[in-house]
Amino acid sequence: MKPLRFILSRVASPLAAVAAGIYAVGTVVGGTAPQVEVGTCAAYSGLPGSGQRTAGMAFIPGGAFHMGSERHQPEERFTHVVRVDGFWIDRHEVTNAQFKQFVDATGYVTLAERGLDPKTHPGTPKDLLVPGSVVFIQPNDHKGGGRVTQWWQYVAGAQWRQPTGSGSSIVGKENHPVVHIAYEDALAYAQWRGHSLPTEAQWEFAARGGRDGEDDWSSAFDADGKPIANSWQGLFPVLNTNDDGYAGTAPVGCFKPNGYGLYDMVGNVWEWTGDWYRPGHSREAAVNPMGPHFDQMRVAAGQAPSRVIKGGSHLCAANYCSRYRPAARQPQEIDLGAAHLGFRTVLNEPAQRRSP
Ligand SMILES: [Ca+2]
Ligand SMILES: [Ca+2]
Repeated sequence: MKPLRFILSRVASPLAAVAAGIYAVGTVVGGTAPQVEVGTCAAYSGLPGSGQRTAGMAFIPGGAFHMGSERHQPEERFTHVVRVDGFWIDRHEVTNAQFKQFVDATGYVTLAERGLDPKTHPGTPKDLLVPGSVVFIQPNDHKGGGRVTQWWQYVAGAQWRQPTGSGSSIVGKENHPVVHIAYEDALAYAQWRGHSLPTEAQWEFAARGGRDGEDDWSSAFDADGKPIANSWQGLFPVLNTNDDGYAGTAPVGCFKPNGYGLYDMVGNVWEWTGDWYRPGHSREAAVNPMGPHFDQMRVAAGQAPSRVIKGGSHLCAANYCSRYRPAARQPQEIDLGAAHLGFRTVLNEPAQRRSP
């Protein structure tokens, strides 16, 4: 294992992201089962039942909502009114079983398996060009002084089939969310299914489950403070009391769905969206926004641009990150997957079909 030196270089804006806990790691419903059902998550194969394009998806009726938050993190301001048209979205994060179907059908090789191209990453240290990915290693104490390199390490050989590096596997985790997925990997999967990746507005609207108004932690904790999503309980990064039952990723669909029947929008793994990231929102109302244009991005030399990721992960704790809310957002460099980052897809079509 190599120290994650590039967190301080390649993950520049992500230094904030890392500091916010976006790097942190947890399974759904199978065979011919029609969809994930609470209480059956452990038995789920990870594959929605049918081969239809809307298999395993829910239709979200269009509407308007207040996107962002005025009360939490600066990058979530300003709250503004957004309207989105109706769309389909996966009920759960894309699973290892689903991603395996894609790879088996296409022979696709993920970026973590290929390694970065030195021609397009001239400033990247040679040892970080070796195929691999970022893995969370739980430290035993706080002697690292809170440095992110105390718990994030670049592990050669880490990739979606080997989440913690060579010798590890996803056997028995077919219904867990796939991780170590760079943006281009997520997009390739979505396009193979004839789908897209959600815009940030679509994702946030869906995550709210029909609720509007100022954002809160009600997606992650009930009124008594009991966790209702897969996050980190205890003192991050040294003590996980595991009150929610999952120290890492959980099978998809193990926690109560939101008002739209969607699972793990908050928690389990962070999720890619298609929007380029910039801190904050405009105050202006918008219809079907797709984020800033690439020309509006400020990208430092030697760094990849970042897109917005949403929802927090099993590594978000009250003392660190705590971004398990629909309005929370973080930047993620497009060529960097991690052990706590996955995705789900959308289908921008009307609702004439019923969810299978
Ligand atoms: Ca947990
Ligand atoms: Ca999630």
